[in-house]
Amino acid sequence: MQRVLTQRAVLLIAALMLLGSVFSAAFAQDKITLRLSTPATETDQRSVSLETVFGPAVADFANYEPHYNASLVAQGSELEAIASGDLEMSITSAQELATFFPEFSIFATGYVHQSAEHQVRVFNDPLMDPFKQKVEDELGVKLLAVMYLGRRHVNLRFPRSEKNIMTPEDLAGVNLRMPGTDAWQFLGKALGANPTPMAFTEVYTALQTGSVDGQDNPLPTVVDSKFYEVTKQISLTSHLVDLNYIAFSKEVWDSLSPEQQAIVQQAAEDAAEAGRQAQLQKEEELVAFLEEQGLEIYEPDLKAFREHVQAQYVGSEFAESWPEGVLDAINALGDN
Ligand code: KDO
Repeated sequence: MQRVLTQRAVLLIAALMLLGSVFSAAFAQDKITLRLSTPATETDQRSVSLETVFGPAVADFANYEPHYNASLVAQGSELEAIASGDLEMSITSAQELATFFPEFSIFATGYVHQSAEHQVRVFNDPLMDPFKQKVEDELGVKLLAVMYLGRRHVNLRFPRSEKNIMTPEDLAGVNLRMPGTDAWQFLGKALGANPTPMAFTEVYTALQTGSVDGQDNPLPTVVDSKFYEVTKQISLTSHLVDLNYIAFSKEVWDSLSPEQQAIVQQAAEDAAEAGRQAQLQKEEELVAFLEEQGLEIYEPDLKAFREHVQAQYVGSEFAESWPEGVLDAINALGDN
């Protein structure tokens, strides 16, 4: 009798355990997967902050799955991938958005944003609402937060004794790699250079082999992607205080509960803030590091660059797409 009871108890426990594991498997399957694709490296501060802040914050209901170095989706195709349901997240640029909505070029224009703080004020201002709404309605993509990439500068293979970049005229004939959309290429031309479109993942080799004369990116990127190993100088043109937006699939967003949506939104803002602070600190520190690596780093005639770049946009097809009053509103949110 005793033995039968024990056998029954064992069977019962085994059955309960099986039920438990079936339940937890079902629960685990209920978690959504949030794949993010970016050309950035895994040590880029935007990647780090998303992985250390965003991922853990949503872990109760989502598996955050980042793919770096454009290994899942090619640079520039991420928005289409989200729109067609093949991707859940990306770190997109205003230049990429401008390929769908030309008015986004205003946020990709040289010398418009003044600082990381200015970017945040602009992103949170009601002036952004129609921009965000259009991306959501027409592309099925939500822009959750603005990430700081940094001040872009001109970084060349030549020593300063061969090419000294003080004004836009000094960039004449310089084959400058810029990312591959029209808004980027226009900025390269506006700077006075000969822009060459190329994917980010190809830049190191192109600098090494001399198929381009230089590239433009913020100092943290020059260090993170080791461009300093294959370049000799940086002219601190600050021609674009560059940003990326955390882009999120609207379809996935709509499948979340209001509580989960609030968690995702907060997690994106917290990750953006953490990344911003880390990137700002790196920008401060890295001049010394780069000089130790033998690079010449100097400030050009910023007024000459600003005036030249701004003059190129006046009357351009890009400026024509900007909704009336938005540039003034952006300027009014500036630092001084
Ligand atoms: C680049 O291709 O130079 C660029 O800096 C453009 C940015 O918009 C962004 O896509 C970035 O690359 C990648 O995230 C790699 O850092």
